[in-house]
Amino acid sequence: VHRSLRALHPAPAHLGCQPLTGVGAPRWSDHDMPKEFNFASDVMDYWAQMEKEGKRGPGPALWWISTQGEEVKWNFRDMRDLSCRVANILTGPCSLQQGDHLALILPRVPEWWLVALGCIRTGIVFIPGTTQLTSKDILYRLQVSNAKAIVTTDSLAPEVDAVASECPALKSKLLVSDHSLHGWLDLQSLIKSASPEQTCIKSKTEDPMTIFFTSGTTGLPKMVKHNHGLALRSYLPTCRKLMQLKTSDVLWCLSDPGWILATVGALFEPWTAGSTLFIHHLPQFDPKVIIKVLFEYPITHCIAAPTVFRMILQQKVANLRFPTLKFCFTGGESLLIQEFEQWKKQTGILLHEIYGQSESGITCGVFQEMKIKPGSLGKAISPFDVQIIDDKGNVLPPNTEGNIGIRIKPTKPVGLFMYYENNPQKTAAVECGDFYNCGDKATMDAEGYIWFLGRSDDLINASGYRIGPAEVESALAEHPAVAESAVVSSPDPTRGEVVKAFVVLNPPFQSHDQDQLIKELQQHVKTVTAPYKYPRKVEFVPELPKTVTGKIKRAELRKKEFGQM
Ligand code: BCO
Repeated sequence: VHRSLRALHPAPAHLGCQPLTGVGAPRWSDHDMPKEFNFASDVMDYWAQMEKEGKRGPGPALWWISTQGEEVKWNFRDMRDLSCRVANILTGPCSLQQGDHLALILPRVPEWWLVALGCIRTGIVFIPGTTQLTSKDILYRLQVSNAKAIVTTDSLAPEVDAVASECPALKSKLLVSDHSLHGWLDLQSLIKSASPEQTCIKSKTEDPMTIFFTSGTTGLPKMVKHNHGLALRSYLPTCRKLMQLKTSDVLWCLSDPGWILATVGALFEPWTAGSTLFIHHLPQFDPKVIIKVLFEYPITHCIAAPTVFRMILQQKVANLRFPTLKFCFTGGESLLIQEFEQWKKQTGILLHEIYGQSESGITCGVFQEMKIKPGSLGKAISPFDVQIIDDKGNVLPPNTEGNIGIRIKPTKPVGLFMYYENNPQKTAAVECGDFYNCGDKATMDAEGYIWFLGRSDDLINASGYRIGPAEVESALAEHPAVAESAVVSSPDPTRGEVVKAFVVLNPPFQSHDQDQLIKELQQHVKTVTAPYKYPRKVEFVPELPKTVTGKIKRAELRKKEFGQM
C-alpha cells in the first residue's frame, strides 16, 4: 500500500497559499476567535511554504513505519500535494460537497491523514471510526450519520458491503488496498491521476468539520459534532504551552485514529507546531514493539493511554532509558500515583496527565513547565473555564466533590463540541446552568488543580475506551443463554478497569460448563459489536439487584467490584 504511495513522490507543489504570520507566534489569542479558520490552509500550507523558503528544518511532517519495515516520509509540501489530490477525488469522482458526511474507518495508515486533510480542505465532515467496528456498528453509523461516502480497507469492505443496501445515502466507497474490489473506488490509483491543484474552502470557524461517535449510559452511541474550532484550539497560545512542541520534535501518538485523541494528538497538535508526526502501523498492540520503537527512532514526545505505559512497565525490562524521549502525555483513563512514580523512576521522564472527552478534546492537562501534583489531571486549558459544579450548575468551593463543568455561557469556548447531531434532547441534558456538564466527578484544589474521582453515571472507562453498559448488555441479550445481564466496570491491574458482566442464565444453560460458556459469551460479544467492549470478566448470578420499579442497580454491583460495600 504505502510503497506505491511513496512512489508518487509528488513534484514540489505549487503553493497558492496566502502569506501567514506564523504558527510559532499565533495570530489569535485564547479569547479572540477568527471568523474563518481552516487547518489545511492556515497550518499545513503555512508549513509547506516555510519549507519552500527553507525556514523549517529537514524533519518530515509524517514519518510512518510498519512492522514489515516499510517506511513513508512525507514533508509538508508532500502532504499538501497529496491531500489536495484527495480533496479533488472527494469532490470529483465521489461527488461530495461541503457539509456532506464521510465515514473514515482506517487503521494507522498514511491515507487516514490524507483523507482527513482532504475533507478539511473541502469542508466535508469526516467521521472517524475504529477498525474494530463490526458490520452492525458500521450500519448504525452510516444510517444515523447519513454518510454519503466511506473510506476503509479490504478487511472491512465485506462488512460494509453486507449492509450498504440498507444505507440509501451511501453513494461512494473508497478502498485503501493493493488490489481493486468491485464496486469500490481505488484510492491509491485515483491519487496518482488526480490533480494537486485545489482551492481550499474558506471555512468559517463555526462550520462543521468532524463527528465522533461516543458511548453513553443508555442507548446507542451519540454523534458529537465539532466545528473547525477544534483545530483552531490547538493553535491558541495556552494550548501551545501544554506540549511546547518545536519543529525539530518528533511526536508519537499511539491512539487509534478512530478516537478524538488521535485527531487532536496525531493531527492538530504536532502539525500546528510544524513538528514531525511519527506513526507506527501497529495492527496488533504489543508493548515490546513500543519499547523497541522508542529505542530505535528519535521520538521526543509520546501520547498514549495509561494502559500503554502500564503494560510497558509490566514487561519488567531492565533498561527503559529511551535515548531521545523527553515528554510523555497520558489520558483517556485514570493513572495511578504509583504508575507515575514507577515511570519516572525507570525512564527518568514525567508522565503529564491530560483529560478530555470526544465532546471537549483536551480539556485540562499538566503543562510542561507546571508543578506536577501526582494524581491530578492538571489545570484547565484556556479558553475553557473549567469549574466543579453541582447538579444545578453552581460553582462549588475548592476541594468539594462535584461534576467537571466547562463554562458555555455567556460564550461557548472555541474547541467545545457544537451539539449531539440530531439529538437536541441529549444536547440539552448535558447543559447545566452556565456549564456543559462532562459527567465526570472531581474536585479542584485552591490552586486550580483538578482531581478526578470517577463517572457520575454507569459509563465504563476501560483501558481508555468509553463503553456504554447498554451496548454490551444488548449484545449479550442476543445470545440464547442470556436471560438478562448487568454490565459494570471492574478494577484490573493491567487495564485499570475492565468490563464485567453479571449474567442470569436461561434455565437450559444453567447446567452448561461455565468456563466454556464464558468464552462463548465473550466471543459472541466480540462478533456482535466492536471487540474492545467485550466483558473480560463474567459472573453468573441467580438474579440481578433491582429497584422496586424493576431498574437494575448497576451502581450496587459496581460498588461491590471496587470493594465499597
Ligand atoms: O485482549 P483480547 O485479545 O482478548 O481482545 C482484544 C483484541 O485481541 C480483540 N480484537 C481486536 N480486533 C479484533 C479483535 N477480536 C476479534 N476481531 C477483531 N477484529 O478485541 C480486544 C480489544 O481490546 P483492546 O483494544 O483493549 O486490545 P489491546 O490490543 O489489548 O490494546 C490495548 C490498548 C491499551 C492499546 C488499547 O486498549 C487502547 O488503545 N486503549 C486506548 C484507547 C484510547 O486511545 N482512548 C482515548 C479515547 S479519546 C479520549 O479519551 C479523549 C481524550 C482527549
